[in-house]
Amino acid sequence: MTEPAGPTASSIPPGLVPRPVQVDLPAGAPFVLGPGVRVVAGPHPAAVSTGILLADRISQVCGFTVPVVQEDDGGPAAIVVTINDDARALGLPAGLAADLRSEAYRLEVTADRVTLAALDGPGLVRGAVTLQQLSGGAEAGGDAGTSRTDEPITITPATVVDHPRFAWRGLSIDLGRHFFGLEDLKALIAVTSGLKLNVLHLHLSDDQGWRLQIPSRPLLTIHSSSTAVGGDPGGFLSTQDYAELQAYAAARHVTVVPEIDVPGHVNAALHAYGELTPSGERAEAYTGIDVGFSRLYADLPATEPFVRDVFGDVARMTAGRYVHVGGDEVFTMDADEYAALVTIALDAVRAGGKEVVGWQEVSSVLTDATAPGAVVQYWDERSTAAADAVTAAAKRGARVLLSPATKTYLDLRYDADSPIGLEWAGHVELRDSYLWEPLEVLPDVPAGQVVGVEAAIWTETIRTTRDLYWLLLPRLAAVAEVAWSDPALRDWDDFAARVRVHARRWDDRGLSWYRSPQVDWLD
Ligand code: TNX
Repeated sequence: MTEPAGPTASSIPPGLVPRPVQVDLPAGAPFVLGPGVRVVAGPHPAAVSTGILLADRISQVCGFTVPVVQEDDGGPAAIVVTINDDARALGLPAGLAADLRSEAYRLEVTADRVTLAALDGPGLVRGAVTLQQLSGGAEAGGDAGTSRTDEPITITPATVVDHPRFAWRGLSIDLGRHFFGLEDLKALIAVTSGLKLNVLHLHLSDDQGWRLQIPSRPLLTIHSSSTAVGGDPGGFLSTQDYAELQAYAAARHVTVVPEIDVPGHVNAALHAYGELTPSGERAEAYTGIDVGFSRLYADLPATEPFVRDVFGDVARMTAGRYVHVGGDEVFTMDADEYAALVTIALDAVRAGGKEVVGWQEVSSVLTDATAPGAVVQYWDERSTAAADAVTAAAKRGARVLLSPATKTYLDLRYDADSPIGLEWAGHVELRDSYLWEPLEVLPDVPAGQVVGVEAAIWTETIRTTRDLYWLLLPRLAAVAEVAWSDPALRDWDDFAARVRVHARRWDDRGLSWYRSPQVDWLD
């Protein structure tokens, strides 16, 4: 990519996270979000839907109703949301890959009007996030999004031209160990999409609980949804909840990637269906936090129909392109049986018309025929064999999603004093989540095969949303910037200066977050 004549670090408005590709800050009066403001959106349906989203948000923040209209009368106080199919007119670099172009946008704020333009719906939604982050003005504490005084909220005059570095920018959340329901997950999408993340990966089954209703296998949620780690309450997403969550995500151009973990991490399935165990007896429920002990059995007649039914239903219920088959940490099975079971899952997902995602362990199963179109998710940096297997799968055509634990496992403790969190891969402070280069993680994977970056939060020690956000924030902001921003423009001091202001937004939403000693936070 040719470097834009970018601004200096200090000229980026406080609160903008992730850092855009190009920001110009002309002198002049700000745009005022006062009465008379209206959103002009259309005629493209994507412009109308983003216009409505934006008007709702401004209405909430400002306390008056912002109308959405189709006609632009050219008058002041208009926020114009529009699809423009001329990439050059938007100032986008030539040769940007299609999946990155669709999320690109141009935003111009003057005293008179705001113009948000993109080639496609995703770009408009990303640009709307930038607009929100520019509102409030530096004195008001940047992007707080909520008025701290009775003064009207203003938006800094700016021209932003922006696009992501990676097409897949995700968060994976473990609903198996502890369950978080529909409303919590919608609130989570509001937070993650506010950092321009575009994937929410749901780990929906594990030893401790089954969290998605499967129409063909009703006993999964009947018997195995009520448990969680430590005897805490469980729960599950009904098929309606799942549909509603995906609709909420789709309005923000976020893809939900469901994961059903096989052939290990399956105690909840064995607890629901005795035919999946060698004795024919249902397994005991499990509420501990050990991993690697449970498994499917390739030679039982019930196993293959079970795997096909479950993945068939999940594929049918899922709007997005991907279904995740898990595949991690199976410690009690030989390689042939593992390959046989993973291959059934792969096949069932593809038969359902979806692309397969799997944890790094599935790399060994992917052949020249099955690797193309698959995504392997790298997580455990402890083994060079795993790195080699992922690299080999990439060379056979698989794409690679990077979730290196020492940077992106946000369930790991910040330091030895963290009251919650795991430690198996060490401690992960904010700087660790920020100062890394994705293309150096697996240097022999061809750069074009790296699809993106995904943070993960495993919930063994996480019982409440307070726990959840305390571990996610601020590290999720760091990972989001690694995934979105041009590496040549990334700088720790610059990030620290922006995230300290951005944190006001978390306070305004009542979210807990960790005051890392590495940042000089505002009071
Ligand atoms: C490893 S990451 C796991 C999970 C644990 C996590 C804890 C992965 C694919 N498997 O089962 O919850 O570590 O950090």
